[in-house]
Amino acid sequence: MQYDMWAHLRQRAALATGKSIAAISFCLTLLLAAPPAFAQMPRPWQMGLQDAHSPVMEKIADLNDMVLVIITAITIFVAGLLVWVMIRYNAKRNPVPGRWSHNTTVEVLWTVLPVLILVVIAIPSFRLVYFEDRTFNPDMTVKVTGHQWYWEYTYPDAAGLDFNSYIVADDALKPDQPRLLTVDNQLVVPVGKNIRILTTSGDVIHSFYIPSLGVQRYAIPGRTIETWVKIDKPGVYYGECNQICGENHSRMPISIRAVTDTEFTAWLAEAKTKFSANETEAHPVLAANIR
Ligand SMILES: [Cu+2]
Repeated sequence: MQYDMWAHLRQRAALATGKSIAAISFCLTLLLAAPPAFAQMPRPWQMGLQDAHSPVMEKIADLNDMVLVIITAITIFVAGLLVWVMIRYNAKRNPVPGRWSHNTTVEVLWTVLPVLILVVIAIPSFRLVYFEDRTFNPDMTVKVTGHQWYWEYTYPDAAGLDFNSYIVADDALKPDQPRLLTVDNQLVVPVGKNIRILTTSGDVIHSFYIPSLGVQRYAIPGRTIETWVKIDKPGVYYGECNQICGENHSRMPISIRAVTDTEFTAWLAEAKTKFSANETEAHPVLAANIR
């Protein structure tokens, strides 16, 4: 328990430093160069959470901050107690130790207080779990299927539009494309819409994880798991499979492009032509899954 607290504290201290450095370098970037296209991805030396761009991620960040305050207070309190005991009750200052072995008041306190603290953490935590679980008013649905080692995206609302998303190899990357995160076909969705995400898998367990959107769901063969997202800003949001799923586990990134409604409609029309029957013929196993 204590080890965890210290680890958290160290991480938060590093985070504060990391954030300042990131803020300075961000300002420098703005001053020195044209602003890059908006994208959420890990940055070198980044220590904390990525910026929140969905209601779920905002709540995750809030819960994270609340728990940080609590663990910091507990750590300071326990450390203070230790120091007090070491100074006040060392062998020199307290040569004759007390002989008592029970103190009802203290025992009740150290049982009840931790329970209350856990309840205070549990209530928003459970509330968040249910908030993440599903949206009751989905504007559209995207089905995500994990495969060794690529993602398959299906749009049931768009006549079953279906395509695969593979990583782009290092030597094929353009200069502005991030390594290990760039894919050939992005998952394109509109901003400001409640998007229901259904995850499943065609082989082993994968996990669909996009940090800045607060989306993380297992993709399990034979099961469909639900979550949702509502993206607040057009841009590209990167993620990765974060369930060890075999040799090329690190080679199945997720790249989501959030666009305006008009752009989305245009993209849908284009995608329907682009991802025609050819692709499904090339993947007989997948063809069987398409209704
Ligand atoms: Cu995977």
